[in-house]
Amino acid sequence: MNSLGRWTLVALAFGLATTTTRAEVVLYANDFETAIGPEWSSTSTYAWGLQQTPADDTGGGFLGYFGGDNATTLTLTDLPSGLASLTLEFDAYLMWSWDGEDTRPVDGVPRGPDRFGFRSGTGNGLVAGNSWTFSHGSAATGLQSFCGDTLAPCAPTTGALSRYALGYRFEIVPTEEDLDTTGAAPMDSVYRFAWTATHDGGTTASFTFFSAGLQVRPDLEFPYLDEAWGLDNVRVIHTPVPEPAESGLLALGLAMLAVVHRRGRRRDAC
Ligand SMILES: [Ca+2]
Ligand SMILES: [Ca+2]
Ligand SMILES: [Ca+2]
Repeated sequence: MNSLGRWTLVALAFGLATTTTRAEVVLYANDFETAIGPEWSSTSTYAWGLQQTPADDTGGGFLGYFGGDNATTLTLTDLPSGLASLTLEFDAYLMWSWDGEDTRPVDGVPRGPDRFGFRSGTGNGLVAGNSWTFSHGSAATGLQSFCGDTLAPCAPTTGALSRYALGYRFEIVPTEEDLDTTGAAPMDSVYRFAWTATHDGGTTASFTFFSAGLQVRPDLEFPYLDEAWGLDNVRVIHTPVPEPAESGLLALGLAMLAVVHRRGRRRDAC
């Protein structure tokens, strides 16, 4: 092998080394197609577990249903030690008549605000959570505070990954206020979140997902028929930050590639 070939191999090796050390590490993943696992708990007093969406009753598994002021928590206890950050990714499924910022009473109960959010707990540096209002109502009365890049409040379903794709429909008895939303209407949305939090390096971490202010109907067999939520495609990952030494290797690798490139050009010019 000539010297140019050897240098190319060495440079590629450095490049590969620096690339592979930054690959994400999946610490937890669940698409809820087969099992929930004991790592999940909930404050809900109603039955909760694996569910299927109406639109896909064989591959649309998710964790639900939650409503009211429920919380559900994912607790991980066997993380590798020494991690400085964790990234939480998940899809939130929102179904039925979320009212967003609408506080008008119906039967003496305020419609909203209807909030969903999440926070980190044990082991994570950021205990404070994020929560927003979400709406499937009309733009006239039911704006929401989850708005992506636009100013809040904004139109219902702003920033959603999908709308009306899960197959849920909502039947309402029309009232004078709801003349423009009568009849069974498709009513669901999916939001995709990715959130990175600092971590204390321990082997335990938890993440809590919660709703607040959702209307509950204990008189019904299914009390969350007005508005409910669930989770799917939950992942916890760690993406290593290049150490200073690794950054040095990357710089060295790039410098070697530059040398190889210059030698190649010089040889071509001969
Ligand atoms: Ca699923
Ligand atoms: Ca409602
Ligand atoms: Ca409500």
